[in-house]
Amino acid sequence: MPEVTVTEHILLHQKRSPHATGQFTGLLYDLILSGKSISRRINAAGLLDILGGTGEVNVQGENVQKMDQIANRQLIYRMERCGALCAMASEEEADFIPVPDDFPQGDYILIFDPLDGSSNIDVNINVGTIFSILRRKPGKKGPVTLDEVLQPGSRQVAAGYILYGPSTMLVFTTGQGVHGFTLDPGVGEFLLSHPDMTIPEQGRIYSVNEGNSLYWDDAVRECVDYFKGCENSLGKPYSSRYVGSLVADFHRTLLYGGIYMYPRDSRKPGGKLRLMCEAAPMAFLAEQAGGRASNGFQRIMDVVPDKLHARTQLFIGSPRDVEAVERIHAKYGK
Ligand code: AHM
Ligand code: MG
Repeated sequence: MPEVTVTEHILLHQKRSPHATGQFTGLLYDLILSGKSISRRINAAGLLDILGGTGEVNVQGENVQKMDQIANRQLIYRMERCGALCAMASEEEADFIPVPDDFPQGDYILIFDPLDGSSNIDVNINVGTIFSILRRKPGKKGPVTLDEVLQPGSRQVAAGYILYGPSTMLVFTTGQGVHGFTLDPGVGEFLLSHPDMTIPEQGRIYSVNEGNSLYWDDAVRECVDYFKGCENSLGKPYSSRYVGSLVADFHRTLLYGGIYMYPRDSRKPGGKLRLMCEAAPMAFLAEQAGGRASNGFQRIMDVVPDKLHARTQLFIGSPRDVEAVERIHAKYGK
């Protein structure tokens, strides 16, 4: 039986989707092409003098890695020409990017983290590109305004990530389940390897940066103790795993179940992860796979961003594990 390519899969699913336009299919196609180019550069990064920092600090106050910049430029260059977008926003750029007037305009807005986990790239550990696709309100024309970009996760029409790991994988949803594709480097195509991915109901792994525990509040401390103790519904301590790349930690959680947490703390009172380019797309994937994503008090998908780089705490994974976190947070209140 010949393998199903990602293009074939998108076309088949598009027939059943309300977004069955050539524009949307073209958008995904160019996004995938950008991912393939980034993957190729990352695979050879150690040979091309593209490891290490640029010496600059980005809008998030973080050191910019050379590969961050390469991935960011690649995505902006390719995607502003794709004809399906009216605006983009990148984790690396302070403001959203309207598609210039001299390029063809479309109805979609693309939000992305060009290279998530990039502090791991110099040590050859998985990194990834995370994306979220929104639609412009019907009937809106002319220059895009910021309030059109600030949409809650529930308005996403597609979301996913490209994981640059031992093999490069594309995992995405258009609201009809979650599907995973593995890049066959010989053919240069993503082939369907993980159809209809579902997250286990409960896991046995918790994932959090425990180096921050000194700064946690009582609710977060109780959550982590719950997973490390014997009073949880598993009846024994969970294992701990933490890569420090959201894409990698989320991918493991999607396949094995369990919970990934990036809580707020006294040094990061709003949390660390970005709502629009990290938490919301992962929340869409988690829910489509039967999991949950919460900020401890509310479904991530319902949170309306108040600014482009709004941050949030994130608890994501198996439904029973995220529910336990919400129960504990409800006891303490906001
Ligand atoms: P980045 O997008 O600049 O790489 O930052 C986000 C990353 C996530 O991938 C990861 O889960 C988290 O930051 C790790 O943070 P920490 O090193 O504080 O544990
Ligand atoms: Mg990131």
